Formats: sequence, structure tokens, C-alpha cells
Amino acid sequence: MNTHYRNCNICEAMCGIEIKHKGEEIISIKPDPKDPFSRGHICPKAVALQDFYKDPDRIRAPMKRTIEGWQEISWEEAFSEISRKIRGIQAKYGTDAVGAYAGNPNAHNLGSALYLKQFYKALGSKNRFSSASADQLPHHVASNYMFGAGMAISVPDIDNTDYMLIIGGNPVVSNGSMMSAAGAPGRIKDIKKRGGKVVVIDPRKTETAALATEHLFIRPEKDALLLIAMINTIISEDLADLGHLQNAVTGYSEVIEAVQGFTADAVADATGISAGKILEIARDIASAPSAVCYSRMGASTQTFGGLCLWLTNVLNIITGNFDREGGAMFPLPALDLLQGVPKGRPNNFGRYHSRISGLPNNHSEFPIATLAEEILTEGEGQIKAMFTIAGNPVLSAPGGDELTSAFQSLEYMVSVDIYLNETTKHANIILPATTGLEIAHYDVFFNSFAVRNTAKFSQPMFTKKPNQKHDWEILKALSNYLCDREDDGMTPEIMLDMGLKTGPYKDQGMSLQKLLDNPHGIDLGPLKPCLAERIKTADGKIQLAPKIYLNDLPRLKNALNSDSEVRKIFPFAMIGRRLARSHNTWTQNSRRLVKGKPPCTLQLHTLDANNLGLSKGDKAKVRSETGSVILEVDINDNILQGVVSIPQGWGHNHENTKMNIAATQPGISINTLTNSKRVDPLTGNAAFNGTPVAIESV
Ligand SMILES: Nc1nc2c(c(=O)[nH]1)N[C@H]1C(S)=C(S)[C@@H](COP(=O)(O)OP(=O)(O)OC[C@H]3O[C@@H](n4cnc5c(=O)[nH]c(N)nc54)[C@H](O)[C@@H]3O)O[C@H]1N2
Ligand SMILES: Nc1nc2c(c(=O)[nH]1)N[C@H]1C(S)=C(S)[C@@H](COP(=O)(O)OP(=O)(O)OC[C@H]3O[C@@H](n4cnc5c(=O)[nH]c(N)nc54)[C@H](O)[C@@H]3O)O[C@H]1N2
Ligand code: SF4
Ligand SMILES: [Mo]
Repeated sequence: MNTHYRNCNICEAMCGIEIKHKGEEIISIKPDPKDPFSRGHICPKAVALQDFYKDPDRIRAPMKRTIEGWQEISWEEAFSEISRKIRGIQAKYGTDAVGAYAGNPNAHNLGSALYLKQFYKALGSKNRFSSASADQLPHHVASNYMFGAGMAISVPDIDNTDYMLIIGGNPVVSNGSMMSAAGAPGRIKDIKKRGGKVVVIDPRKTETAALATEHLFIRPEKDALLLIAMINTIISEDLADLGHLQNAVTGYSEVIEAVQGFTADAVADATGISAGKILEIARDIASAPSAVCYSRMGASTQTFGGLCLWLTNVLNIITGNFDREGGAMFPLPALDLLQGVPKGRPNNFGRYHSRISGLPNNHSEFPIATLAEEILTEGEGQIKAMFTIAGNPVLSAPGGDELTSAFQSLEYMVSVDIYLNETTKHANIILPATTGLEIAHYDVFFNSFAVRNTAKFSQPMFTKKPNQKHDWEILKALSNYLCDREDDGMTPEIMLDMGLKTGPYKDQGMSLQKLLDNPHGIDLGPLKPCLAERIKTADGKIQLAPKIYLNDLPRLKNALNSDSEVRKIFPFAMIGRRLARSHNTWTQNSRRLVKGKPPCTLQLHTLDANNLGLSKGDKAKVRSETGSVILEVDINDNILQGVVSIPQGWGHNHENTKMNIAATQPGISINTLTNSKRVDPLTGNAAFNGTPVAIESV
């Protein structure tokens, strides 16, 4: 029997796992109590890593779509055809005629994280997209404007705080996002054990709300109003205290000006939270020994995502809860993405705008909400060919169904993926990657968003088969073929080693070898104040009041008034939810994760169900401006009246796909109902939350 230690790389939590195996046979997958970050926590998905490894539905050789169906081809044949077709299309229509979409697993894969850049450079197209704009783009934009770098993300010091306000995040299920916090439930319980408070603001009484000191229902998309009213209260009651940040901030007087009029009384009706409660939370935050406001998906994937993330930072800063223990802090990872970023680098946000909807480009990417129209709308600059790399936008993008016709209309498409699914079935060639247990792993991104500084390298547990390629090998080969050049002999391990040896812990001898010598990982300690070194603005100060946010405030003022016309036809506000036993759209092919009661239900309030004549076990039709679906109802009082919820990541019932286990519990895709025209106009991020829908019984 052998024991292998590694990190689970499915979600952001970076849990340490211990795998007992006899050769290829896995005996057990358990938490690794010696992992300094996760300290013995895992979730059911880690155990499923073996299912993805063995999955008979997984693609294991390059496949080409022909009139007789899918045919296996050699890697050489695949790369030659792809480079020929792509260069042909670029010669005919221009380099930007080939688009690329990179999905969530790229961020969880050492090789992809390091090699995507090279691939994009070889492709040379401005039409790049990723799941970030269906997710955390407002976080990056706020960091960009306020701290001078999109990757300068502050995370809650959850292990030391006395007061945590969670707005639109469900870390008990997600295990933390833009806040890697393996074992989040325990960390939240510990706040209460220390005598602290946890307050959750969410239209649903979530699993996190159940552990909190207090939960307050909020009407979807009204969080920016709540935040600005709290800031208004703190300023007008003279409770603001920049403390150690006194000389580290510019723009405070503009903030004082900007929040005028947004009083607790003024926002109470719109938010659904009483003025008294708003005053109470604001005063509690201001008076707690330490406090942190943490806003996540609920706050970022909505029409006010940009403002929400700006105001969250402002709240933490003006109460002095920034860059100090128990507040919002910058991690200092061993491989540092901020290394080499010069202070005062020009902000490229909005340097280009998308051709059809004029959405801003951030970090060389356009928002995913605009992809379908960029493919479907004829004219100069139209996208004619696509790469999808570890992404399933047909199920994950807003208005995802549009992408079915969009992908069908392409002249050529390539997918780098492990499954034949709703997206990859449109490809001409699928290039299959290794995954999970076959790859070497180091978390390039999530150590930058983690609540404790640690470092860990996982070696591949199984050697890949001779005909298999890692994601990075595929990306590198594509780049080399496109540029007609030889292999440079580089590997992710070499790049990682160089990064570690020149990174923040170089004086402690940090290197790949050091990580290999410590298979459980290395503890680099709790988060420490480091603003002066991490901030990248030209004057070295936090920019508290960037113009783009101030200019968006008249729109927020309008949100105080009653809802739009569309609510008359579509009276309910739809939100999504995440489930403990699935990760986005791709883990549903593990039998152990999908067994049991179908999870893809419509959650609605008892009184709404009564009014609609719906009872337990009934099916309801949900209609939006873009489509309709039918699904079973789940009636309870854990959701605000007027709000309904559907899980994201489901809908595996499509023809010509091959995820056989997933198809036994297909569910529906929430993104049949979401609308690609619904975005946060400031950042271009998808606005899933609050999608207007109508419900009827069937
Ligand atoms: N309505 C609604 N929509 C949402 C969300 C929501 O909350 N509500 N959430 C959004 C969020 S936060 C995100 S991150 C996105 C995710 O959006 P996507 O990234 O587009 O979706 P995933 O399900 O993560 O897709 C992963 C794809 O990669 C493949 N894959 C898995 N592992 C590997 C691997 O190791 N290598 C390769 N090459 N391929 C692999 C899978 O087969 C699948 O096709 O969805 C967004 N969509
Ligand atoms: N088990 C599991 N874990 C995951 C994932 C998964 O699919 N499954 N996906 C991973 C990914 S890619 C991500 S990005 C993270 C996301 O991590 P989280 O953001 O923690 O997860 P969500 O469940 O999307 O939480 C969003 C919360 O916002 C609430 N909400 C919706 N609309 C609003 C609103 O308008 N205002 C407020 N205040 N709240 C609102 C929802 O009810 C929900 O509770 O999770 C990661 N972890
Ligand atoms: S919480 Fe995330 S990283 Fe931890 S075991 Fe589950 S899926 Fe893996
Ligand atoms: Mo995400």
C-alpha cells in the first residue's frame, strides 16, 4: 500500500488530501490533518477525484468530428490541422476573427495557469474571454482602481476577526471564494466561539446563514444601497476612523460627498432591511475591535457588481479595518503574482470596447456576456472561429443557449477539454487533457486569495498514459504550431521553481525542492500587514474615490425607486445556488456525487407557492425574457418572498454529448433563463442575480 499526499484542485479551498492506493487501485481518499492550510478538512468532491480519473466517458485521445461521427486522430494530425485552419481564417478575416474562452478549471491547474498567456500571445487575437466575467470581475476592477493592480485582492482575516459581515457569499458550501478558506464552516464557528459575530446578508437563508449569529434577508441587487447607507451612517455619526490608514488614503472627502442622501431611512424600503437594523450593523462594524465586510458572488454577479465591490473596500478602509489583523488583508504568496508589477502602471481597463455592445475590456479580455453576439453579428471584426479551453459556456454563460447557435455558425472550433459536452460537441477537434490525479499541482492563483499563507506542491499521483497530454503540453504545442517554432524545453515545474526562488520567501530558501521535501505543505504564517509593499498605485496611496464609481452613483439613486416595468410581466427575481456535491457544470459525471434526490429544484417561499397554487412535488414553469424551463418545486421559508432560486451548473440532457452519469440527473440549465444583455454596465460582468422571471404551475 502506498500513500500519496496532494491538494484537491477542484475548488478554491486547496484542501490537503491523503490517498491510500495499491498501484492503480485507490483504497481511500481522506483529509490530510497535517496540511497546514486545510487542517483535516475536505468535502465529498475530493473523494470523487478517483471517479474523474477512471471515468469511462472521459476523452483520452484527440477526436475529430466527421460526417460519420467522432473519429480518433493522432496529436500530430490534430495540431497540424488546427494550425492550418486557424492561420487560414486569420489570414482571410484578420487575427481577431479567432476567439478564445478559458473556463474555471484553468485557474485550478498549474500548467494552464502558466501557459495560457503563451497561447494567447501565439494566437494574437483581442477576442479573449473567460469565466472571470461571469464571476469576480468586479473584484479585480475595484483592486485595479483602488490599489493599482487587479490581482491585489484583499481577503478577510477570518481566523482573527471579531465581526464578519458576509454579503452574497455562501462559504459553508463554496468553502470560500476570493477567500480560499478550507474548512470554512469551522472557521465561521470559531468567530462565534471567540465571542465575535457573523452577520449574513442574503435573499436566501443559506447554509452559512444557519451558522451565523444573524441573517438578514435582502432584496436581490440592493446590496450597493445597503453598503452606501452603512458608510453614510458611519460618516454622519462620526464613527469613521481610518486609524493607521490616515496617511495611506486619498479621496476621502469625495466619498463623504458621494454618500450624501443615501441614509438608512432612504434605502430601507428598497433593500427590505429596516433602517434600525442598518444603523445597528453600521455601528457594530465601526465599534468592533476588528471587523471585516466580505462580499462575493451575490454582490458581484449583479447589475451593481462594480459599486458593491468598491463600497465593500470603502467600508473596510474607513473603519480602519484594512491591512490589519482581523480586517481585510493582502496575502503574501510564495509565488507572487504581484511581483514585478511596477507602481503606477497605466490602468488598461476599458482601453478597448467590444464591437457590438461596447462593453469594456479588462486585463485583455472582453466580458463573456458579449461572446454570442460577437459570433452571430456579421460585419468587420466578427468572430469566425473559437477555442474553448476547459470551459462549458453553453451551460455557464448568461443566456448560454445562444451559444449553441453561435458555436454552430462558426467556421471552425477547437475545444481543450476532458468531456464531450454541451459546448465541446460543437468543436471540429477536441484535444483531451489529463486531470486531477494525473497532474502536478501548485495553486498559482488561490494562494493569492487565501486566508493564511502556505505553500504546497503535489506531484502527479498517476503517470499519464503515453498518448495523453497535460493541458500545458497542449497549450504549448498549439503555440508552437501556430508560431512554427521548436519546443523550448521549459516546463511548469521549472517556471514554478524560478518563481519560488525569486519570490517573497526566497530568503527562507523557498524552492520546488523545498516543497518536494515537505509533501504536506509549508506553513508561512497568518496574514500580516503589508500594504506599503503590496500597493501599486502611482502615489502609493489607496484611491478611495475613483471617478468611474462616482459616475455610476446616479444609477444607484434610481434603484431607490420602485422596480422597472419588466417586473410587471416577470414578477419574481431569480437567483442561483451552489450545491455541496457539485462544482459548476463538470463534476456531475461522478455517480457518488449525483446519487439521491434530484437537486435541481425551484426553491420558492411558502406564501408564493400558495398564491400560485403550487404544493410539494409539483412542477412549475419558469419563464424569463429569454426562455423557459420546467422543474420541481421546493417550498420553504428559507427564501425571501418574491425571490426564487435554481442551482447553477446543471442541464446535462443534450443530444450528442457523452456524460452518461450526468444525464441520469440532468436537471435544467439556469442559464436558459438568464439574459446576456443583463450586465453590470460598469464592469461588463454578467448579472445573473435578480433575473426577472414569471412562475406558473403546470
Ligand atoms: N447562472 C449562473 N451561471 C454561472 C454561475 C452562477 O452562479 N450562476 N457561476 C459562474 C461561475 S462563478 C463560474 S466560475 C463559471 C464556470 O464556467 P465554466 O468554466 O465555463 O464552467 P465549468 O463547469 O467550470 O467548465 C469546466 C469545463 O472544463 C472541463 N474540464 C474539467 N477539468 C478539466 C481539466 O483539468 N482540463 C481541461 N482541459 N478541461 C477540464 C469540463 O469538462 C468543462 O467542460 O460559471 C458561471 N456561471
Ligand atoms: N460546492 C461548490 N463549491 C464551489 C462551487 C460549486 O459549484 N460548488 N463553485 C466555485 C466557484 S467557481 C465560485 S465562484 C465560488 C462562489 O462562492 P460563493 O459566492 O460563496 O457561492 P454562491 O453559492 O454563488 O453564493 C452566492 C450567494 O449569494 C446569494 N445571492 C444571490 N443574489 C444575491 C443578491 O442580490 N444579494 C445578496 N446579498 N446575495 C445574493 C445567494 O443566495 C448565495 O447564497 O464557489 C466555488 N465553490
Ligand atoms: S472543498 Fe474544494 S478543494 Fe476541498 S475537497 Fe472539496 S472540492 Fe476539494
Ligand atoms: Mo467561479
